[in-house]
Amino acid sequence: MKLAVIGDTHLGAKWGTPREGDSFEQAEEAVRRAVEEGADLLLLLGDLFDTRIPRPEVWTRAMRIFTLPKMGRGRVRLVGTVGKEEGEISPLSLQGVPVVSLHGNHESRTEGLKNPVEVLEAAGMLLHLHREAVIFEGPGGRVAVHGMSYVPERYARGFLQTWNPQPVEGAFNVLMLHQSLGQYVFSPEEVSALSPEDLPPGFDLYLCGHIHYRVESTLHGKPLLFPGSTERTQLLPVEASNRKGFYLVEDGRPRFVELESPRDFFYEEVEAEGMEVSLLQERVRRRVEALLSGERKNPRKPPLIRLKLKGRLAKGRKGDFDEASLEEEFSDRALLVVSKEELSSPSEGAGREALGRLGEAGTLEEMTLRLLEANLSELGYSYGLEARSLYNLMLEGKVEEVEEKVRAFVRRLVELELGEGA
Ligand SMILES: [Mn+2]
Repeated sequence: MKLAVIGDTHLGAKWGTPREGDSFEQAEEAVRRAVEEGADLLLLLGDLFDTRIPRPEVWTRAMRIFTLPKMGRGRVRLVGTVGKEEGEISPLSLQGVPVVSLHGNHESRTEGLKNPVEVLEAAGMLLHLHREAVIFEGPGGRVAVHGMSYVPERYARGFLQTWNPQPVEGAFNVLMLHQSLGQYVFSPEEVSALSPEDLPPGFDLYLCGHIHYRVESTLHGKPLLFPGSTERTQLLPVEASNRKGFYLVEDGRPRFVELESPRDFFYEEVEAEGMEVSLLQERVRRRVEALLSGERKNPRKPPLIRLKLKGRLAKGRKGDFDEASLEEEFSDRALLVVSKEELSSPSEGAGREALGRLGEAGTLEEMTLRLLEANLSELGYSYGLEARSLYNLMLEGKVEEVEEKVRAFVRRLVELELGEGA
């Protein structure tokens, strides 16, 4: 039996930007080619969508992708389930090439509310697993797919232990998760609650979503695969050297299939130590030109270029470097992102430089405020919670007002059901 394994597709990511089509084109290519390659089952590892309540425009494009496996030639039939009522499985979801899916943190909703992967299941597009298993029979025997959808890190260990999945005898057993796992984390700040060794032995294939770069490892003597996202979501250095794609697994052996649709991504650091701003501006321009005229895998789409400026300028302030005009200048040939977090200027003292993004903070109050702002902006959502007004209230001793603002903020968050991390 041939299994296709597709990681986070993040449909709808970068909506409203020049990249809004990317997630769909890349997911479409992965699903279409998996079906063309003759996969008997498609396994999706969660974060199919970028948000828990996708807009109709996203649904419309997504549904066209999820109908593709329906038109494939099916060779498997469902022969059993573990923990899942057979009655809740739509016969439509068993037509064509069946799709078995987890939901990820991006789709995760409060207990009792339906997430978009469950909507797809109700529409007969796929089978959704959350601490359940489905068993199929097809060419070459049986496959049992066991899956635990995303749970918040602090519950991951307990949920896995109480689920306690057992390999099905006589079947090829697959275990799928959507969590950070040991050293494999979504971001460097993240600490995994689970390590690979926490996963039970006895399975023939271990699969994990959530991690956006591809990793091929082994666990209990069997393959442990992180296919990575099909969409470039993070622009990490590792994503520049790491191709996007999906896995085909046949007879227990994985083969990575590279996608052709992703735009090229270049990540480079530009040394700025001791340079004048105008010279640095010119150096960045030449760097971009060189990348654009160099070797390209996908010349059909403007590439993503992320340049990180590093070092201390000869004079002036880092604000003098005009990245906006450069980004504009190349806008029809490249999606350019210039980051200046590691650029500094002589006007910043040595000690202050060590404080990095605290930048030009002059007083202790100002530093505290900047830290507060930085922490709030790292959260990625600051709706109605403005650091400066909060801090002023704190300075004035109006603790109750601060508490009320924070409570209102949390209520708003719950309403918006905004996500956690990846
Ligand atoms: Mn993800």
